[in-house]
Amino acid sequence: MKLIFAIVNDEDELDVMRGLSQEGYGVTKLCSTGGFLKSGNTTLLIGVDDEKMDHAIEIIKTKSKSRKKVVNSSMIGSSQGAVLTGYPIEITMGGATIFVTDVVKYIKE
Ligand code: 2BA
Repeated sequence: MKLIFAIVNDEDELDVMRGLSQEGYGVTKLCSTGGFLKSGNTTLLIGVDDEKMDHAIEIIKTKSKSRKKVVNSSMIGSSQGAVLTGYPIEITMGGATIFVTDVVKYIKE
């Protein structure tokens, strides 16, 4: 069994969840915040049998769009220090950022 972590844009969340649910996948939604932009996004947890993993990922990819966004560089900071040049920079976000891990044990009572 695998656990898929899919970080998706808030605007894609409903489509992705609906697509997965319609195909019978269980989904848990977590509200999350990206470390770079410090703005909200959505993390979905999907537990799947190994042979279903690629199918589930395909649904997530199909329903997640790539977007361009212009942000002011002075808004971007990190623990290493903020970038304070104040120039607009264009970034391309998404589609989904996906991680897959092995599940050692799955218990549902
Ligand atoms: P954020 O960290 O807020 O990043 C939002 C977008 O900003 C990224 O979109 C990317 O286009 C840009 N970006 C991020 N770090 C950058 C950097 N050091 N320099 C220039 N541009 C940068 P995505 O790549 O589609 O990522 C969307 C969200 O997925 C991220 O939001 C974060 O929440 C998550 N994510 C992405 N890669 C991750 C990773 N390796 N581990 C954990 N979470 C990740």
